[in-house]
Amino acid sequence: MNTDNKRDNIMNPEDEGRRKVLKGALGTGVLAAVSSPGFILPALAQGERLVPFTDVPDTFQVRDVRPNSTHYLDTREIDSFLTDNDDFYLVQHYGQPEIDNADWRLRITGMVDNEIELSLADLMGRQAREEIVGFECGGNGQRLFHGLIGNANWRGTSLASLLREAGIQEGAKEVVFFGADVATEEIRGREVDKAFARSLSVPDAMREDNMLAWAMNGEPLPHYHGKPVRLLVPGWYGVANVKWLTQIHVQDTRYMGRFMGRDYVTLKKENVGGVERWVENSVTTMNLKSAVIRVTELGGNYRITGFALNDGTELDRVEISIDGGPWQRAQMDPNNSRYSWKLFHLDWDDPAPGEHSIVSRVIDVDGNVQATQDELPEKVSYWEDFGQFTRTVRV
Ligand SMILES: Nc1nc2c(c(=O)[nH]1)N[C@H]1C(S)=C(S)[C@@H](COP(=O)(O)O)O[C@H]1N2
Ligand SMILES: [Mo]
Repeated sequence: MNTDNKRDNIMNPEDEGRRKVLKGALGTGVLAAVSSPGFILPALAQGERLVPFTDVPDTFQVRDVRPNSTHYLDTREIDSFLTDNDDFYLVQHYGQPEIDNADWRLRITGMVDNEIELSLADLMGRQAREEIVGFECGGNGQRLFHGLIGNANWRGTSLASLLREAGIQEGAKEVVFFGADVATEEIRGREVDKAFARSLSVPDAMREDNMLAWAMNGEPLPHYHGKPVRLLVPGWYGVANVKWLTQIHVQDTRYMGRFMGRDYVTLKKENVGGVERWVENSVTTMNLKSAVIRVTELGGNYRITGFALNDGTELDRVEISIDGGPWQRAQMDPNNSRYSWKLFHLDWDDPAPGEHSIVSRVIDVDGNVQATQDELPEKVSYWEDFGQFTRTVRV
């Protein structure tokens, strides 16, 4: 199995034909200013017209996928349940390591009865399953119109069954997942090589839904998305899904690496036993969230489309309010599944010409309602942006 051809295609600037034009790009975490080529509207179905949002600035995005670069998708363009592999957003903090599938090994080490080393063939020889999992970056948010997002069909094998085979020892607390991507940081005058890594508590790691995935939408896992194997923790923010996975280490202490202890840490105000305190939390499960992403018109009929994401708790409904009017129940896409993103739409009859505001909210079966911006706790970091998001359009 070799995906290098695919990678070369993506990297080859001559191969414009197979790539879609409409892509976002962000350089170092800020929205890159774009001088040209100006604003291009997404591809539409025959006769369909995108009703322009008035809250999207003309300078918003339009840059193709660049190798080694983070990109997000234009959420106005989302018109299918599964996201193409090339469109699915990309985030990597330490670049994209080159891995030869033939040399790749996955090692399970630390507090286990049997240390295990697997080749790709060994791993792919294990019992396989497929799961549709959608997720967003913990840093996704309104400033990007939620474009750090995607939904794909993944194929892989159970993490829990592999860990059971290794035999986690008494007293173990955390399972650490290391990627092959390493960065050199200068710390107190010394150069230190650090691999990207994230950890899960033993119970979180043993959830039956977690998988080690080697295929995405029927193709070998693309280089950019963590070839040959990545971890997938359904219901969690993207940062948990370690790409280019090479080592799983079981230990009896907390793993305090950068992406657990410093970055992807939300700082917000909380009531701690009657005392109001600023509290830091590592980004883990996805919050209950929905957003409107596109409004279209076809033959005089208007439709509002959006997505919802959460931790996998069953949803009760999504509702939409137009111009501050009553909440109307949206239709859910029949493809939606437990860990997919949940697409929804509402047919909007006879909107009056002019500007309108539209907002969605999602409610789960436990009665949790997506919060308004005002209801959210005070927060200083941009991680976990999940409040109701009011959009404006001109009809
Ligand atoms: N090895 C490795 N895995 C990683 C990362 C990384 O930088 N290195 N980034 C994480 C983050 S922050 C996100 S949001 C997701 C993005 O996955 P994608 O690029 O396939 O969409 O990968 C996660 N896994
Ligand atoms: Mo992320």
